[in-house]
Amino acid sequence: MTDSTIFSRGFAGEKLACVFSGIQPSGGLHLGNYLGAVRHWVSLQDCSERRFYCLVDCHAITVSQSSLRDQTLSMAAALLACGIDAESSVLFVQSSNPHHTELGWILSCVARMGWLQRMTQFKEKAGKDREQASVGLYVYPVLMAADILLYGTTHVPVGDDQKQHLELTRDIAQRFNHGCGKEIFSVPTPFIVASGARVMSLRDGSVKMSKSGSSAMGRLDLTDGLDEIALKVRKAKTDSTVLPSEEAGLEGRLEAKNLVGIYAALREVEVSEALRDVGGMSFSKFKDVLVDVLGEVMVPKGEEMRRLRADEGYLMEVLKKGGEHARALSEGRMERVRRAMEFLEVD
Ligand code: AQP
Repeated sequence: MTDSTIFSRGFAGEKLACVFSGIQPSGGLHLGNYLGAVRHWVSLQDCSERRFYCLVDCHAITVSQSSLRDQTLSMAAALLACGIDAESSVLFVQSSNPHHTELGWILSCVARMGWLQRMTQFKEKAGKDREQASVGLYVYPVLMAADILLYGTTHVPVGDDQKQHLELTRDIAQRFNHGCGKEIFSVPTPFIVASGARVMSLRDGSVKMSKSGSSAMGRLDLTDGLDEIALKVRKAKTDSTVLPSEEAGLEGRLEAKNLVGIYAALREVEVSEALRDVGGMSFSKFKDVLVDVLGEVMVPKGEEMRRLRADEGYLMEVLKKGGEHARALSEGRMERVRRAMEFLEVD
């Protein structure tokens, strides 16, 4: 990846023009989503002109969902509780703006099979039984490209698991622009977070913490109270050596590296700095320290999320306004795309 910007603590440069990012309401918000994405979305509110934060329900249905409506409302409550300001950022549900799926189809005729075949996330998510995976799961990155390109996005903050999809978005935008000889789409810059970019399961340091994949004990959910956090952290897999004082000492120790990475990301310091505090500690001591930091950062957000989730009328109002706003802002670009495709205008 050549053009990505590494986004760490805050952003000191000029204001970014337009930021887009999405999260699937495929379960509850977990620590990986928070550290790898949402906390950066919150900081970007101070250093960007326009922001679109999208609950990507059309992506979530690429695998079966048991209670999508409830999950979507809960995810909206979680984002608001983490500090997304629906007055200054556009917070909306993907399916409420039909331009996403309309553009997704058009772009699926621009993307090449060979490009999609390289996507590693499909391979990971489809697993061994690829024949049974939905077609939607396969073309998911094209819909993601549509999400991003609809709004003239210049920057896309994501965890490093999404880098490849952003490269694909850039390829699609360039091919479309070149094909019609016009700059219809801005070519976005991936904005890869420097810390918390990949939080791993507490039970297995080689597997990403995820809403649907990792076991409940491997995942810290925003809804977890202090007791649940303490239980999960104390049961987290570790090794038998004390923590090192230098980063090199974490090499090959996946679980230790993950826990120290979580601690550093929560404290908003580099891993080397974190190790100056916790190097030499036994895991049982370090886990107590980690539980305290998790409690400070996550528990108040979980309480606020529960309060907001109980007010469905308010959440619906926020999402309705966001959806209308998003649709109005994407209409102009969608019209230019239809014209570029030479679709007959029948009304
Ligand atoms: N473990 C993680 N560490 C760091 N960042 C993460 N993200 C997800 N998991 C981690 C980032 O969160 C944002 C939203 O993710 P998503 O919901 O769109 O999709 P995902 O990456 O597939 O998330 P999950 O939690 O693993 O969901 P399921 O289990 O439903 O597939 C993204 O920016 C992602 O990088």
